[in-house]
Formats: sequence, C-alpha cells, structure tokens
Amino acid sequence: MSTSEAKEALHQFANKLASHHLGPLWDNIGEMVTPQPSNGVTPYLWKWQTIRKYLLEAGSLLSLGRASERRVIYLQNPSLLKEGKIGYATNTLYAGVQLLLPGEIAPSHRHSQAAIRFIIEGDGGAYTTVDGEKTYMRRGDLILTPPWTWHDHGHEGGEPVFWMDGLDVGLVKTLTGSFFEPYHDDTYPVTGEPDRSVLRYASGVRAISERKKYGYPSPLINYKWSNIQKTINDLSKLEPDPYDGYAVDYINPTTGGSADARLGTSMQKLPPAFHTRAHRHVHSVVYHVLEGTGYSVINGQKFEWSSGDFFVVPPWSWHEHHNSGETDSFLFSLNDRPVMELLGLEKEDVLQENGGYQQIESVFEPITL
Ligand code: GTQ
Repeated sequence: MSTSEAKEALHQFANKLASHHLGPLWDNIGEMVTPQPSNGVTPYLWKWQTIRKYLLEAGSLLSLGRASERRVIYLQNPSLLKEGKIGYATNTLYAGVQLLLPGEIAPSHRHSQAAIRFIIEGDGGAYTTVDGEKTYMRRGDLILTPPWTWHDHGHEGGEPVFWMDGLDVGLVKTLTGSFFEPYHDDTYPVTGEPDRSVLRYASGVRAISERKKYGYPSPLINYKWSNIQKTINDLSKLEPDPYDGYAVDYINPTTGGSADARLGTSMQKLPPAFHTRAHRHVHSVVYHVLEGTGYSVINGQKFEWSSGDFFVVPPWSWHEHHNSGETDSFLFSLNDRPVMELLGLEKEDVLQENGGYQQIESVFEPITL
C-alpha cells in the first residue's frame, strides 16, 4: 500500500467508526491532552460607567419579584459566547453586578452554586439574609452565600445599592450539579442578632461559644472592609509579594482555608508606581477595581483600568499589574483556585525573561458609551 492509500484506508476506517459513534484516539489525542491549559477563553475588560448606567436603566424597566428574581447585568466574555452559549466571565466563573433600589426585595431562594457578593456602592441600608442571619452591606464588604443557604436581599436605605455577584456557575454547569429552589415566601425569617457572625469572628479571634464549630461553610458571612483595609495597611509595613503586592486571601476562620470552599477571593493593594512581576497559573480570575487607576498586562495586551472596572485573567495567562495613579489601588478578585488545588491541577509559572515583565504588544480598546 502506498502512503496515500494507507491514509485513505485510515480515513475510511475513521468514517466507519464514526457511524457507530466511536472515535479514533490517534486523530484527537492532541485536542484532548494539550501540552498546556488551552480553552480559547480570552481576557476582557468592562468599564464601570457602562455597567452602572445600564443597571440604572434596568432599574426603571424591570421590577423585582419572582418573574425576574434578580436585577443583574453580568459579564459575557465574548470568547465564551460562541454557538448560542449564554457566556460567563471565564469557563468556570460567573460575575455580574446587581442593583437594588430603596424598599425593594430580591426574593429568597437557594441553589447549589456558591455565591459571594462584593459591595461596590451602598449607604449601609441594604442587607442580605443568609439562613436567617441579616447582614448589612457597606462598600468594600465581602458577603458569603454558601451553597444551598437561603438568601434574600432587601433595602432599608435611601440610595441605590450596587454590588458584584460571583458564582461558580460555569463549574457547576460543567459538573452537572445545579439545583435551585425558591422559598415559599419573599423573605426567609430573620433569626437572632443581625451581623452576629461579624461580632463573633472579627480580627481573627472567635467567641468561645463558637469553639466547636469547624469546617464548611464558614461561620463568618461578612468580611467587613474596615477590618480588611486595616489588615492590608498593617501588612504594607512588611515586604510585598512580587507578583501580587500587599495581598490577602479571605479565609474561613475555623479552617484557615478559602472563605468559600469553591470560590477563592482575594484583596490586593498596589501603592503608587508599584509594578508586579508577571506570572501565570491554572486558576482563572475576575478582577474588580475597588479603588485606583492603573493597568494590567495580560498575555502581552495592556488593559487600562480605573475604579469600578472589571477584567478577566483567563487560565494560564501571563499577567502583571501596575498602579499608574497617585493613590493606592485596591483590587478585589474572584478565582477558582480552591477547586484547582483540591483536584491537584493548580500550577504556577513565573516569567524569567526581560526582568519578569512582559513586552506590551497591543492595547485593549474598551467599548465606550
Ligand atoms: O443574588 O441570589 O447574580 O441567585 C445570580 C444568581 C445573583 C442572587 C446572581 C443568583 C443571585
């Protein structure tokens, strides 16, 4: 048999297999077992002013109730929008921004996805209840809604409140683990003292009544910005991390592990002119700029950001951050690192060339209003 005849015979053979819904590994191994993580997810950046403006517009168009459930505009990474897909921020992570107007209630429900909220704008009058514990939302707070806990949001204040929602929607969908249940009433009964977990666990100590609690979910549901900010500022007296600046992970105070078992959350401070070195890791990240001005270089592309913006670092992408403003920058981020670590898939690589900094090959142009 000549080479071309042998090729043709194999091609015919593959067709024969296909008619029985069988596949030849020798044609597809390269796509299954890639030398490095590759999933076609590209970095992207969304401007805060666009999201905020459209949310206020949604505020006058959409009323809240069971028909709408939540008033959220979410990040649709264009690289994940192919083939009629609804698109998330990365293949595992979903992030959106929710608007609640004074007096409104986003009705109680529970789901198997883990959720976190990071408060962007609020006067302290809005709250979430998590299995009956009511906690008030202030700018910069991180609030946990562990999987399968009842939660509703309400607003006793006078100004619109905006917060970031982060859920492991893509992960749970891929693993086919999604369950959802509405509560039979709009609100779940509030029990006990509001913010009791904050009162019991602030500052890394715990009330002695809590000694027997260990494991997931975290008994602390609101990581107050005032506490986190103080910790990060204290940390700034020490050496910064070269890849992340002055950075902390939000942790479960009973285990020392990630605050949420599946969703990783971090806060990092970059002082003026601070420039982190480039690294890459398997876990993907959604960043939200709490404060400051600067840029990040992701796979050679420059993404300029300022307060309120969101951007995505896909899996295994080189990235470094630079504060180009005159005040400290604070970056909140959501990631899937706990899952990657649990599954033994996490890996990190640091850039050796060029002193650890990437060459900027292009500048991302965000769509403006
Ligand atoms: O507030 O419970 O952005 O269930 C997506 C799903 C928010 C919520 C989202 C949700 C919620």
